Amino acid sequence: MSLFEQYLRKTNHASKSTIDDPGTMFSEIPKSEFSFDCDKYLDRARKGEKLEESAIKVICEKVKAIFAAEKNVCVLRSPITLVGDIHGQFEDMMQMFQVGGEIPDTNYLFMGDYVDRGSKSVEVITLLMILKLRFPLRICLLRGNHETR
Ligand SMILES: [Mn+2]
Repeated sequence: MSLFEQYLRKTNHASKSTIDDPGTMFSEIPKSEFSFDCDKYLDRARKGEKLEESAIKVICEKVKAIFAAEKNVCVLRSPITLVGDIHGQFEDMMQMFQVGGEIPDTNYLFMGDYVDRGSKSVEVITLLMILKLRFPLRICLLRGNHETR
């Protein structure tokens, strides 16, 4: 059974109350991995703060495990909001969440191109990675041609 199948089984997929706890989702990831305070970083990232490099490294490692466990073809459920080409425009993305609904209340499919052009690429991708970590079934992040390296 794949990690993602384990995750879906544990979380019962449809149950809104349990799917958002990253601490219980991947049994093969050591529990200590989840000791950091995800919500604290989420609050800071939502304010557009630049997080410490060490924190971003930890977040990258954790979210990498989620991406690795997902299938190459994502099966998504409607209703879902599609977003493309944020391109470092952090304020526009936050306004988009205000209009379209916050995660986890609204499901999102991001179609890539998070970085470049705008001035807040790091802030954009940091927030999206933390949201993926915190609410892995509410947000799908595809890779755009600006995320190829
Ligand atoms: Mn683009």
